Amino acid sequence: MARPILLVKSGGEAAMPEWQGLFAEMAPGVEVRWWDDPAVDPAAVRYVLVWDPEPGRLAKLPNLRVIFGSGAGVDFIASDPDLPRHVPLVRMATPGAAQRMGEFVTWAVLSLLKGARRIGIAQSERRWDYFEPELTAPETTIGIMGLGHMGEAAARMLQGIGFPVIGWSRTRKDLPGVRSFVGEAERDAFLAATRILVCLLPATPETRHILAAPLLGRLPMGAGLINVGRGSQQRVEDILAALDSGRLSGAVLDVFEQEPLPADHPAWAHPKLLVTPHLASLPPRSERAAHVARLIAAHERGEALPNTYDHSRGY
Ligand code: NDP
Ligand code: OXD
Repeated sequence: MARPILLVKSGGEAAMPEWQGLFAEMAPGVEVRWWDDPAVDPAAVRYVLVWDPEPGRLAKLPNLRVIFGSGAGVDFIASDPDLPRHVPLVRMATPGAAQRMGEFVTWAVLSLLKGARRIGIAQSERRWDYFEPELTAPETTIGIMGLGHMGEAAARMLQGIGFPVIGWSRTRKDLPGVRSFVGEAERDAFLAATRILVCLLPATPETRHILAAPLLGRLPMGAGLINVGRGSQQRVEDILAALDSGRLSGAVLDVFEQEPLPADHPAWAHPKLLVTPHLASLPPRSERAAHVARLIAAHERGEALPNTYDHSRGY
């Protein structure tokens, strides 16, 4: 009997030998084929692993059982107007992804605290620019917007090195030592208590352009900003203006509305801004394949799948 097909569009065609090798070992019951392989019968496709399918493509797979997002955020899949909504859409919420995100956020927070951008500029100019960072971790409250899988991991790591952490989410959280703020009503109080703001929200209509002048104006003067959510959540021109005015003392942006960020974008050269190329947390293919293989086996046994996209919440 023919094996069910897992169609892969993650990392491009060049990544296929690696995916095929990994799944041959971890899920020998499925046949792994490239997304644009013309020899694939759409009716034989049971699973897909994808980040950004062309709109309408998933609807053409009549026997699709599970859509595996190749990232934790599945907004580029969920935005397909023809998405087959009855098919579970699973987010790549592995422990390793949360660990990597926690590490990245900790690096970004410490970079702002210690003036990493200033140090980097001085080094590139061979200039001995001695200065003393003003604050230490216990004096710097980190406000995390989005206390989900990633936000919680970041909170735990930051607490481990002495940062007070508060969080903002849609529903109340009970995380040890983390004061929980909820919804619009508590947002201003959350912002006023935050010294470095970390955005780990999903891309939804509510979070679009949330990181713009009105919100930045609610932060204490000289606050720091880190966006590791999505580029659609920020207005870069407002962030640059806030850096120029001193409203923000520094920022780290990992995500942008247009990626790659165009070479002539003013963000690249701003002396208070660290730009990183959307690399905060992407587990290696071996980890993602192991996760998908485990979930395919669970699905075939009739078990419920974890971390599925909720169409009513939009994340
Ligand atoms: P989760 O779904 O686990 O968590 C999302 C959090 O955001 C939840 O706490 C949720 O609240 C909160 N939230 C959602 N909408 C609102 C809102 N309108 N107001 C307040 N809080 C809200 O997602 P993950 O933690 O796994 O990932 C978060 C995002 O991080 C992803 O969607 C992706 O965009 C981004 N990401 C970026 C990466 C990178 O490399 N830069 C890598 C991985 C992820 P509640 O808990 O109450 O539901
Ligand atoms: C993700 C990402 O959502 O890498 O996993 O942005």
